[in-house]
Amino acid sequence: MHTPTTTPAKIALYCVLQGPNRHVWSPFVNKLETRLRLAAVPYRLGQGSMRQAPRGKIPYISLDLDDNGSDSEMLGDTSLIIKRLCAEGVMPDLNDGLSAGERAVDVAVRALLEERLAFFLTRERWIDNYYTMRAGALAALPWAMRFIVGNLAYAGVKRTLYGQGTGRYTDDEMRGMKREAWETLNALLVEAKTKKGDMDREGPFWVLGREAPTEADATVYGFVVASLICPAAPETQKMVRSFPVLVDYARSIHARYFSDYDLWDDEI
Ligand SMILES: N[C@@H](CCC(=O)N[C@@H](CS)C(=O)NCC(=O)O)C(=O)O
Repeated sequence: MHTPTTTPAKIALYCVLQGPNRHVWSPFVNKLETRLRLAAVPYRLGQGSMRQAPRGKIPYISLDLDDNGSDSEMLGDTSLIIKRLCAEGVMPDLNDGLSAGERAVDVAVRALLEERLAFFLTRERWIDNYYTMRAGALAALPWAMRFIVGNLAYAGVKRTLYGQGTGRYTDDEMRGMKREAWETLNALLVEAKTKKGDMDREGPFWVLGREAPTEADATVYGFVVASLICPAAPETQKMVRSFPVLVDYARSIHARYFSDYDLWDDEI
């Protein structure tokens, strides 16, 4: 069910666009877009630039609370953006009313994806499948710039991953950790789907097995969909597709909230 917004605001969501009516490769962009749609908050998409990004990361938004264009503010980081929009009354906090245990699971699921799987995905995309990633992520740049920016990105990612730790695992260790993360998520969704039972079979089911989405759902959908559409992480894509409930989960959210967007291909 779409929750009505309370305070009107003009929001532009900046990202690396990959064509009209299409999800993008960035899980964080998909997360924020999903979060806005779960609350039926209107927004427009714009082509982002790292130089204008307030925290040097994609996505970021411009927020105009008066809706008159005179006083817009640039905000970065999806979790902070969501918190701010809730605080401003632009959308409701989806975790209001959760028990302490549910809240802990919701935070842990988001952390699993945003603070752990995100690094695994970055390694697979930028290190293991560099040329495919460069072609997609830097498609808007002229060829020579693509080469230079691509090399800088590669070196930066390698340094970051080594410092953070993900760069120090063997390929086998990495594969095992990725599988464990997706398996854990899938198990949670299987439980949620079972809980939902036969009621409203067609509609989405949600990570915590409740009747309405929580904050974790935007993140989970964002990461699943990014994994399903991005050819620069084929191992992850294969893993996700090997869990029919994970794909079902995303398909039902797509049908309800993103029917104007292309669906991912059924095959890799
Ligand atoms: N915590 C940030 C993460 C965003 C993020 O890592 N974005 C990636 C693209 S998917 C990025 O901008 N990477 C470039 C960089 O880290 O320099 C959020 O929630 O917005």
